[in-house]
Amino acid sequence: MEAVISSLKARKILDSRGNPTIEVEVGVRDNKGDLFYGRAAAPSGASKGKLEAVDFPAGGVDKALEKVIEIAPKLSGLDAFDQARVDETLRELDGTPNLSVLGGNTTVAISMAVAKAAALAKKMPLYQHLGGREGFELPYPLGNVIGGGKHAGGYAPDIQEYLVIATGARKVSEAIFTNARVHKKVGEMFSEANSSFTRGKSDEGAWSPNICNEGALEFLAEACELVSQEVGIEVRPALDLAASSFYDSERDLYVYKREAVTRDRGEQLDFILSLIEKFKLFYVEDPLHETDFEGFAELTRKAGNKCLICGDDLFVTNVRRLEIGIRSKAANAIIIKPNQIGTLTDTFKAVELAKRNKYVPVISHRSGETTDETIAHLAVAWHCPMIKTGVVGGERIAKLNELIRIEEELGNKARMSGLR
Ligand code: 2PG
Ligand code: MG
Repeated sequence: MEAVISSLKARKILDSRGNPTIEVEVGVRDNKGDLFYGRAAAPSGASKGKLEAVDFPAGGVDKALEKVIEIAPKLSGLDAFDQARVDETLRELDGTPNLSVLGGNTTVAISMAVAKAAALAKKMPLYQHLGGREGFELPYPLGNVIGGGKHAGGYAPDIQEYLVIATGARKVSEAIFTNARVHKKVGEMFSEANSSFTRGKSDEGAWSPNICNEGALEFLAEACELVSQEVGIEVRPALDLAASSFYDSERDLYVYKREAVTRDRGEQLDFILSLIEKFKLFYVEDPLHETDFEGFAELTRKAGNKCLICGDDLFVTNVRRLEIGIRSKAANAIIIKPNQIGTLTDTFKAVELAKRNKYVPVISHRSGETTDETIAHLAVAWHCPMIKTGVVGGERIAKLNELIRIEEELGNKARMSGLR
């Protein structure tokens, strides 16, 4: 059986922030001559790691569209079942390590669309085509309830994301609805506490109130407690600080504008440790800036037995960066964002390296998203214990509702992944 790439087309579509992004459609032909079309779109970040793949070539999405027309003949005729070869070809056609010629968003959209077309040709779901075996596990969703930093504005906290995870859920649908309940509860609590709360939201559909950094966590932790009791499922708070976005490298200080406080590295570490302790945080992402492997290692040494310490901007889904982390024992979890590295093959390599070294791979959305649901399939295919994809909002529920469908499809074979 074969699935030969026969067409490649790209268009400019909207992302959830109202910015343009790229959507790709790949057509493949099987040996009976039947045609199948896979479609995928790329997201984009606001708090990007310095070492991520470049998202679009100079000239933006329009230039990327021209590039797709240029390279289409070179991809035509390749076997869509051979994802590694397709992805290698994309890298060769680009020719730069950070994909600056084609753009990582261009290559990732092509890479994912090829996989989707191949799955259709095999007449199987994407997670099965990529996972290639039975016994799939569903991930625990990690969702954003309160937003600050680069995803919000005004008097929102400096900390970028106050997250929730229903660690006690037995089913993915249960976890999804429990997270939504916490989101709703926090909204009600904010409205009650402050009559001027506008119910405004950040880029990822999280509440974006005028509140201080620790105050926001107090609300979230209380909501987690209340919901845990109501539904009888353990629900835990978590954070993504995205600390690089408020780190001043010249002064070597973390600048919390909301409270007009600065913290040096030692103070930042103590602050994070105190939050982990006080609020029983399940997970902390990017607590320090993106080159501080040593600081990460100190935190992991001190708190890694009770909390997942996760690198996002630190690792940028790049195996070279992850290797440094593994050697220095910098963390015990890694954010996996396909468009940070630009192809499915390279994304998978990061997942595999993480798992071999007992790092929890957390498949993740970006703050600027589309309704593309591919990452839900990646989490299931690759047995990732967690998926970070928001709680509400069309572009977030596109992934969550897909997980509900996958759970239904797996029926009594559906299992939740072991968390720790
Ligand atoms: C993050 C992400 C997604 P962005 O920092 O983890 O939540 O944000 O896409 O802006 O990098
Ligand atoms: Mg992050």
